Amino acid sequence: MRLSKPILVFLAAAILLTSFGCASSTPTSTPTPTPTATVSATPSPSPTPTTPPPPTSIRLGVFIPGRLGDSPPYDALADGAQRAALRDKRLTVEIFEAGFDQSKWLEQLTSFAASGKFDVIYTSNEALGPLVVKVTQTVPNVKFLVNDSYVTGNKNIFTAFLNKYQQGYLYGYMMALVSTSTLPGANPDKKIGLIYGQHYTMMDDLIIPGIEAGAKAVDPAFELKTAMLGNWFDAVKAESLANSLIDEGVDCLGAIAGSGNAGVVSAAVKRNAYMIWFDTIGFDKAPGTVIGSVNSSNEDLVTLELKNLLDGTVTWGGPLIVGAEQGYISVPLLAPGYVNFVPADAQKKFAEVYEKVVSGALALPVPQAILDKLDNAAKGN
Ligand code: RBF
Repeated sequence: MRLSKPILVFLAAAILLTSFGCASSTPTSTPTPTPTATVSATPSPSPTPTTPPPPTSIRLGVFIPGRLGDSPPYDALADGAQRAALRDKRLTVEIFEAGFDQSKWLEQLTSFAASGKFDVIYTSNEALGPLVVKVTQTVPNVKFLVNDSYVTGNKNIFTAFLNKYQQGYLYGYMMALVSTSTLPGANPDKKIGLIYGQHYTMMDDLIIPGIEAGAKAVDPAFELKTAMLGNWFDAVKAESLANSLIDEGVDCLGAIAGSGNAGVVSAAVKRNAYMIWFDTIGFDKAPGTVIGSVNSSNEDLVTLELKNLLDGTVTWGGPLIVGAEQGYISVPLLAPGYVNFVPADAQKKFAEVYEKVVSGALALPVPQAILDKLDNAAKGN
């Protein structure tokens, strides 16, 4: 059948309109779709709201509450910001490492913000939510991006929160599969272990309960033995804590202790125990000992947030929560450090649960009560 010329012109116009419609959709900082502008046939009498133009320059200060080097969320911040500045000349970046004395952070952050050198300050960890709220009261002309934190309704603050319950669940599930496997050194005890830096809501109410739930999904008899390091740097103490857990029958360990993690690796290597890495790919730390990894895509989060910042589309005051469903919690199932060491049946069982978490068939949301707790703590309620 031949189509007449007017029909062809109409079809071509329709295709063009559809493709322009797709190309013009702007990225948003939330994974949920935002309403798109509708085009009406008759001109609207009221003026169409215009989005403000993107910024012409942004002076970004990166505030690291600790030290760079072995802390995945911080390393991703500094690295991601520096890379963004290479791609976009409107962005300049200055990084400040505040160190481990948490009692000094408020004062350090206040002077960093009040220096007049920055339009936006980028930082990370749950304790920074409350500090940033305080600083916005004395320094109102600076905006803050805070990862691993949750604060609502403040027009100078944007927080992003990775689903650490989900990440903990996958972590515990993988540790328990390794512990029940036929690997040499895996014992019959249903015990896995975790060395962590300090108590905080994300650890106590999300990561640890997540690990327990994941391990119990493998076998309800599983027990998680934990030991708190009390800081984020003491590898010698971390090694001795890991040794105590191994003495108690733990054969697979996790570590969320910054530079302290090196001590856990050391104990695991010497005692023929196994480790699963948290947040980054950690096989190179000790191949054959670190045999799995459950990651947070902090770099992707930083890239997204800085893109939104440069596009002028950050939804200030509205927190973002992302997880495995959006690709921000992930597991390298094909990595040689995993495939070559973890028995095939354990890999298969893990892949099944992982697929369910990614597809949303196994929903493991962050409970709203925990988010409210963080929000209230930030606001001093
Ligand atoms: N994680 C690190 O890897 N290194 C650190 O130095 C570090 N310091 C923290 C300090 C405080 C007060 C809090 C609340 C968390 C800290 N974290 C640190 C944990 C970090 O925010 C995150 O929860 C873990 O890295 C797991 O993703």
